[in-house]
Amino acid sequence: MATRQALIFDVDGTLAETERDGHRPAFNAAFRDCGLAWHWDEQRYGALLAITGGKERIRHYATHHAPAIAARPDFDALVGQLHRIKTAHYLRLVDQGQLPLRPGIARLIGAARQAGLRLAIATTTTPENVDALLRANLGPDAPGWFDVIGAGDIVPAKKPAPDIYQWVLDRLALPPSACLAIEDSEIGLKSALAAGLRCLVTVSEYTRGQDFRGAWQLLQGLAGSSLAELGLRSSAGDSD
Ligand code: XBP
Ligand code: MG
Repeated sequence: MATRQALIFDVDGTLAETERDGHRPAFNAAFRDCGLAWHWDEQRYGALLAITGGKERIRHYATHHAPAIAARPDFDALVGQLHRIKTAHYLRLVDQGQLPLRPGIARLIGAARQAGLRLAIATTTTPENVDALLRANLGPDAPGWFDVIGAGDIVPAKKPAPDIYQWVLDRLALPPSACLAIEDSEIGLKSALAAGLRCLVTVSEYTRGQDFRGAWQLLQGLAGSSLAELGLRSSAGDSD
């Protein structure tokens, strides 16, 4: 709709396929660095994505699969250390250019900027990860294109809670009806819907087959989608 003024993007799975070859190997490298014989293969990691947030994911895994470690008095410190090391590994992969944007994302962001739409981010991942991903793929100025970047622990309750979207909406000073959320997962969709947002889902490699009831549009990707096709402008002219 012509009245929609802002796009709010999820990051992992939406902007880029970061999970299987980005976050997952970074977690595994951190486990190795800390002398833990843990390894998250692709299938296990897919199941663990039900737990949003890296620290929360480590904590959940340890509680269920390594209870002796979870019971250690220094467990909280260990989770923090593992996550700091994991983030360093992840940032290295991003800086090496190993995590490109999904097809159509750079063009959509460019078209939205040209059309005067405001941009924002609502994600569960660590803020440094977002900054690095945008810089590595879109250039050093790219984080500044986003009026609001809501990420990580800025809200205590992560997706599927609506809190991160509400935090972003507050800072945009816009009602949900003026924005479109773009998500790749059922958890993200739930979060956006609970915040009262219209949500477009662009399915990613780990989210195929999830329940996307309530999505405003369900797409396999954004390659070739114009702002007009996304209901954001009344005339075409921005597609590839
Ligand atoms: C994806 C996530 C994150 C990342 C890990 O969130 O669930 O937890 O897998 O990131 P979204 P951290 O799709 O909302 O971007 O380790 O930095 O928490
Ligand atoms: Mg996602």
